[in-house]
This record gives sequence, structure tokens and C-alpha cells, in this order.
Amino acid sequence: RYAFFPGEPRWPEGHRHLTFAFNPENDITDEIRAVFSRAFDRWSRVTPLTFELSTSPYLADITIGFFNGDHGDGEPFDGILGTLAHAFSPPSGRFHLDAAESWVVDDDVTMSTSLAAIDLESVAVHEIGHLLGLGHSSVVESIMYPAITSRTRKVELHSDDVMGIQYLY
Ligand code: TQI
Ligand code: ZN
Ligand code: ZN
Repeated sequence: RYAFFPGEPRWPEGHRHLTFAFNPENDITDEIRAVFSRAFDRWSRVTPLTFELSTSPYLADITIGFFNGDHGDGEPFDGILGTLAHAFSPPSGRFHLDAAESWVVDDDVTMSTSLAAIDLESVAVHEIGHLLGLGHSSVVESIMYPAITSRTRKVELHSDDVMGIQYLY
């Protein structure tokens, strides 16, 4: 079953239109932007929340960045596999991805020749769940279940994810 962070933090009632921006240090291609837009849309479709790309990381509610190793928040990345990404609970909006991963964008990750290939959209949908206030679920098929394998793709919200997010919003 779905779960929340302690105290059930969520984006406040008067804050249902959220903006997101990318770390200006990263080279974000249109393809990568499209992956994140699709991931946000999946949550938007089942909630009153809307998400819009902003060009200002200082003003945006959610900031997304790729980092290597120690990046200043006490939770260093560890190179290939292990920790892939992390996102903080509301209203932090910080979403960090390990730049060392073999991220797969748009291509079919199940066909990748790299054994360590990770589907970016699958991780984005999961981390956005955290950004919005969902913890980990015990339902194996859910997006918020805490296991991901390389070379797999899981991007469709499960009814368990939808029930969890609709409780919060
Ligand atoms: N990152 C962990 C995660 O997002 C970070 C984490 C551990 C965490 N415990 C937490 C975040 C509790 C919030 C609350 O779960 S990860 C998965 C999954 C990771 C893991 O890089 O290990 C996914 C990233 F769920 F499959 F294990 C993406 Cl989908
Ligand atoms: Zn971080
Ligand atoms: Zn998680």
C-alpha cells in the first residue's frame, strides 16, 4: 500500500500550479526536457496539480539537476548503479540525478546493449512521486515500490499510486 512522509507533507492548497526548472550547469536537450514533461503529465492527469517549465531555477518550485558524487547536500552520489537519484519531500522541490548513470532517453531501454542502462522516465516518475509527498509503497507493481532494475521500463501509474496521490491532493 502507498505511504507518505512523516507528517504527510504536501504542496499547500493555494499552490497547485508548480513550476520546474533545470540546473543551468547541465546541458539539457529537448529530448530530456520532453521526458520530464511526460513524467510530470502522468501525475498531473490524476491530480489538480499542473506543472510548467520555468527558465529560472531561482524562482521555480522544483529544480532538477544532474550531479556527480558529492554535490553539497550530504547525500553524495556513488557512480554507476547504487543510488540513481533522490528527491526531497514537499515543499523542498529538490530533485537530483546521478550524472554517472547510463541514462536512457526515449530509446527502448530493454533493447540497450549496456547492462547498466537506466530508463530516465521511469526514475523521473518515481522521484516526482517523492517530490509530491509519496513515500514507498508495498505494492510491487506500483511506481512507488522501492525497487528498480536496469534495462526495464515502468512509467504507468498503478491504481495504488493514484489512490496515494489523490489522498494528498
Ligand atoms: N533513490 C532512492 C529512492 O528514490 C532514495 C531514497 C531512499 C528515498 N529511501 C528513500 C527517497 C525514502 C525518499 C524516501 O527511492 S534510488 C528507485 C526504486 C531510486 C530507487 O536511486 O535508490 C527508483 C531511484 F524505487 F526503484 F528503488 C529511483 Cl524508481
Ligand atoms: Zn542531492
Ligand atoms: Zn523512492
